[in-house]
Amino acid sequence: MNKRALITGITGQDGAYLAKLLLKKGYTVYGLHARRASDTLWRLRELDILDRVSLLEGDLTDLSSVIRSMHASEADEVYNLGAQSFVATSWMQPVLTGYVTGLGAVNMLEALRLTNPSARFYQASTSEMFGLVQSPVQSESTPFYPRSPYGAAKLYAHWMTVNYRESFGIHASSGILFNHESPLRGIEFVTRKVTDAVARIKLGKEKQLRLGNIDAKRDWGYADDYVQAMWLMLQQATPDDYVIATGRTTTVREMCQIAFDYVGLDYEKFVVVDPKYFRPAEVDILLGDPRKAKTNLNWEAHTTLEQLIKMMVDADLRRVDRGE
Ligand code: NAP
Ligand code: F7E
Repeated sequence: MNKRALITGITGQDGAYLAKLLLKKGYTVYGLHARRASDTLWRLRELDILDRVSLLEGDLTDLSSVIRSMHASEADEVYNLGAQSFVATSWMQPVLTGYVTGLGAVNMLEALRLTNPSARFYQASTSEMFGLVQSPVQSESTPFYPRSPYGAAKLYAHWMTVNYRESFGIHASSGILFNHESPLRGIEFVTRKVTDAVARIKLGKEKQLRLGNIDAKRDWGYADDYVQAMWLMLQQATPDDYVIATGRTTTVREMCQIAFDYVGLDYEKFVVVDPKYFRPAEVDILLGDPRKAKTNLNWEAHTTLEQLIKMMVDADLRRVDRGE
């Protein structure tokens, strides 16, 4: 019998790549799809899988729609990727971020417990939970110290996932994923903002790129590599928590240099620091230790930052050239 999966956040970057991976493995894929006034299906179209997934209307903050999606999908595996995921917005909309990113996960856990407690559950946790880092390299045993409403909401969802595992014996795993990017990354995140600007500047459509704190350091990987780790976690006999990272950290400044260098431009001539993009509190550095994932899941990152940025710049050059 083919397996069935339910993905929340299926229209987001990771949801689209995960849906593609699961379809390739022969799963029947359902996605919780929140109604929006404008089009949010472009990623599923770009991966050419829109007509192969079943979208179920619902919202993470609406428990009855979540329960209906659980009944309709009869999922063996449930991946909770839906979130208000942009850190900067979480200071502007802290309550909404708490409802969607924090309580939304609890709605999923409750719906699963009430309707289908033998289903396996994946929670999209994040390196933002480490925030003001308590150790130079962050692993599963590093204490958390979130620095944003987003990080705090994710930490609540993370502990609720652990709690449902320990209280009710649910096969619930939490992936503590460090930043991962792709050509399908939202334009508001810094890598995509940079690769889009590089394409526009190269093609003569823009003259400069305004950024915030370019000394921040991130452990950046490729989203398509990272969704493999999500799936692997749910194939284990025992649920657990895993750090998923590359083990390399790079400043935003160096990432800009890689992107501009790729098209033969000097980033220093185009990047302007604008305090408008500074955050009320910053996560200065993130660097993950993925050894547990390597040992238990046989997972490791395969794509370098240089390969990733090249892929993103190429995709943005094509988009800008098409007039998008
Ligand atoms: P993303 O591109 O921002 O996608 C977020 C998804 O959540 C979208 O499909 C969005 O739907 C959906 N969503 C938002 N509010 C919702 C609501 N009220 N009800 C139902 N769905 C809702 O995020 P991503 O980069 O793919 O990340 C996937 C997950 O991993 C998120 O939980 C994120 O916080 C977490 N994470 C991401 C990273 C990373 O570096 N990418 C790292 C660690 C953890 P619409 O399209 O309709 O808005
Ligand atoms: O910022 C700095 C910014 O918005 C990265 C989400 O997927 O990963 C992501 O969160 C860094 C920060 O990602 C700009 O201050 C400088 O230090 O790309 P970002 P993020 O905040 O790390 C984690 C793991 C998640 O879980 C989140 O969901 O870049 N930065 N100048 C800038 N960032 C943005 N967005 N825009 C700038 O102009």
